[in-house]
Amino acid sequence: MIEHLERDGEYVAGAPAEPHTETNFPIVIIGAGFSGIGMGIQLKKAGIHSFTIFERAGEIGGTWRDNTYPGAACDVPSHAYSLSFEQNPNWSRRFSTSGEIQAYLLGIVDKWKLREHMEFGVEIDEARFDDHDGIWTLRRRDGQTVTARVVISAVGGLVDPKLPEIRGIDAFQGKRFHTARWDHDYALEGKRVAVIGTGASAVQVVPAIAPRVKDLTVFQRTPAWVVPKFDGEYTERTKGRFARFPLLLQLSRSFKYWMSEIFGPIVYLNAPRLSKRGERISTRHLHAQVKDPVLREKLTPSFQFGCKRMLISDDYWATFERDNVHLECTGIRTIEEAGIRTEDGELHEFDAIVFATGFELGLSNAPFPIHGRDGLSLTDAWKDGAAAYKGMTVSGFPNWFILMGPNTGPGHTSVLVFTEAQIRHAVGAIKKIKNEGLRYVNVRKDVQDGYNDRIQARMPYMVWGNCNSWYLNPDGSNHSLYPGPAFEYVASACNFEERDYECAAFEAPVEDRTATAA
Ligand code: NA7
Repeated sequence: MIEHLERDGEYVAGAPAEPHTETNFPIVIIGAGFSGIGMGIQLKKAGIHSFTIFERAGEIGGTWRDNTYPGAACDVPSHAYSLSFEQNPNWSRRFSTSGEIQAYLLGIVDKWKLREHMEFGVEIDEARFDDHDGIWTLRRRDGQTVTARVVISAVGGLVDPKLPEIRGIDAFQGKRFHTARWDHDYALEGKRVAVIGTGASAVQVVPAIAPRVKDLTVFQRTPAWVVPKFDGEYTERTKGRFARFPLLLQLSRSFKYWMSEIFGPIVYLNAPRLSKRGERISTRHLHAQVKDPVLREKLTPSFQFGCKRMLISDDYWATFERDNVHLECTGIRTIEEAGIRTEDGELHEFDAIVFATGFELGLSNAPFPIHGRDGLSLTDAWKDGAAAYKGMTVSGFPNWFILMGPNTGPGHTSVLVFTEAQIRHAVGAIKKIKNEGLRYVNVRKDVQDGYNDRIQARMPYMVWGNCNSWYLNPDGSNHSLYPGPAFEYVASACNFEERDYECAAFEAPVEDRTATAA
């Protein structure tokens, strides 16, 4: 547990004795999803135990705790979508289900005894940095404050469900829920169900619920490019081999990773000839799954492959061949008591509406008010678009490390590759601050600006600017994805380089007055 550097709600000012000890070096991790858990494990491995993980929900897991809708699964192969330092030979299939990933996370949390570092139901809603003491004060929603020398923001990028702005959305008298807030007590059997959205969640939930419901209508605003998943179960024998020969598991992981890197440019480069290759694979898949040419036409995207997130499914398109499944391409005008009225005036009546409409983008927004040096607010610092050095550190916000920050989302491979590099960087910085008794490390503004200029200069060569998607800000700029291969990001980001940071010492060593208040 962290030691609060407070006395009667006031700071105990002054410099800590050098070197820092466990008790005067509290670290706060905000969020107990994949990144927060990975960070906790790596701190423990580094021999640093003075950290607390605050989680606003009642359980760990983030995405994999929240997304329990039927069919929920990862669209990156599990051997690659797992922590490199906690590989699992027992994945039951190539692309594991949400429940299996959550079980994996619960297992590693127990193995590393992370629960004793966690507090649940704690939402941080403001943070303020004290320049003199090198201390962050975090306000919890319940009014209490906590202090920390270092903060790791591991709040996730796609967390809060986004409901569409459709007139009358609250008027609907039937059941309605978002895919990330699935109501498992609601029986779908025999019901007329609408799904709004055709993104990554929809391609999983639609095939999963179609056989259960009486009637399913999918409201499509934009058709998506879908490629085959080639999913399948691992036999007991194969799993046994992965368990006995860890090198085999590592090879499988490396193979999947390097395949995604090799084919990645098809997904992210603005290179029409490459995009055509992706489009051909997807079109062949569509022809194999859907016989009706009119339906095929409606399901065929008109945007360049990769511009929106490429979807992976073995059964999404085939689901539209079912008699009880309908594709509705007319725009939605309103939602009414009985159902959805489309722009052509027709009322479609439903018992339930499922919103597969995605998430508020958290990669490039301050999750709550954060005030750095001289009261500078992160929202103000990011008013022209979020920018951080390698997506992790922002000048003026010392000792604050973001996992999955601006321009660190990959369109083509496992996000955990990026997260692990960020964790290594943050652990390197923490060791430096702690071992050398520094007040803070603050990324140099010129270094941050130079990095982001280079990132943004690459964007015209990327495909994402050619259509609308959640990747883009309203002004069309991209502050969410990394424009390049993952190995390049990892090589540049995984080490904490002192020369990129202003490393501030305490003004004058004084006696240690930061020990826990009596
Ligand atoms: P996405 O990928 O953001 O998809 C949201 C879908 O909802 C998309 O098809 C949208 O259509 C559709 N949408 C949103 N608002 C409306 C309205 N008003 N009317 C009709 N359709 C609408 O969210 P997911 O949950 O599927 O996946 C999120 C990410 O999680 C995914 O990329 C993975 O990285 C994991 P649009 O395409 O904008 O026309």
